Amino acid sequence: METIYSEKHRLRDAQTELYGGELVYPFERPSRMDYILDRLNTVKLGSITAPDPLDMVPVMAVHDAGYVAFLERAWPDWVAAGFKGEAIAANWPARRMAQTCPDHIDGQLGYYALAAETSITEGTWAAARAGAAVALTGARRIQDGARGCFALCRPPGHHAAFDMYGGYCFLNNAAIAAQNLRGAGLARIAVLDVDFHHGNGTQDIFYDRDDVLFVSLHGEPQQTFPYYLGYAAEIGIGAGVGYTLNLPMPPGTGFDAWRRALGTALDRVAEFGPDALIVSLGVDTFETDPISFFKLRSADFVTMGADIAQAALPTLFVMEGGYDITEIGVNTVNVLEGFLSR
Ligand code: 5XA
Ligand code: ZN
Repeated sequence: METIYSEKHRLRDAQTELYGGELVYPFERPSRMDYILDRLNTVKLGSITAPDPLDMVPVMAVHDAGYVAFLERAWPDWVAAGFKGEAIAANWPARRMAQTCPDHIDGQLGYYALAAETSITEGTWAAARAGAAVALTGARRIQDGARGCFALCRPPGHHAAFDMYGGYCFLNNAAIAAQNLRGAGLARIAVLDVDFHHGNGTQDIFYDRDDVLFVSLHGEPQQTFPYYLGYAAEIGIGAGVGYTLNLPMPPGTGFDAWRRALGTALDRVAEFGPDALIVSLGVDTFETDPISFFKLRSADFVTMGADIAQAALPTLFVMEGGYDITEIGVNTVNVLEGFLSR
């Protein structure tokens, strides 16, 4: 299987994440990719190719123009305002306050942020663009007839909504890829999100649409990030009713229960009958992930990949989370090897 990958992800090298009341070195760090690349090379999964230049058309089709302009300007505006640290949101348009975007960058950060853990830094916008280019190039491989492709995106994307960043995400790589597949003439796309966290951004972007099915397996949002989306009662709106399926699971969930939920998810995908499948592939479901509470083991990821292959669809894997970084390579590549084994 071909992997699409850009070295430009290294431009995203934030030094601070707000975690447990402290500023720590971020869990989402450049070295994550090195462990995955190592494993891809060890098992000789296939070629590793640089992405094509970024086409902004599908990006602008799923994200708000004001939001994209904000991402582009956030770092220079923050520096120009005289701030010394990394750009972190500290104010929000909370309940009963004006939902307007202020002129000052300190106010804009809170207007567009859904969480404070994610700082914006000098190379963030360039890295986010490269991540989107990786996903789009992967989508083109599927358009061109590949059975499977791995978009090794960083920063991740599934929390990035129409006009919000957070959860380490800025541009929604999976949504951009799905939109491109639609633009290329594929009638229906399914997005299966197997990251530990709910893909609130992908849900938000496609919530009122019946041409993109969003199905997510994740930690129950009463107990974990993103807390305010990902409940089973969220099923879509308008034309999108029935095209969002959330399968939240409690702390301590192991692979047997998780796999049953995957079966439910794949049944819904089969009923939908898509032309292609996009897998938001996070491996933070792993038993020793430092910020998650599922109990999957490394071998389970092979089974996961094989189960996904049973859908018998052209499949684009888009990298999302996973923070036990010494195991992230094995766990991620296990999914891809499991897929290829079927
Ligand atoms: O999939 N999303 C993540 O792994 C990021 C979670 C951020 C929690 N503050
Ligand atoms: Zn995650």
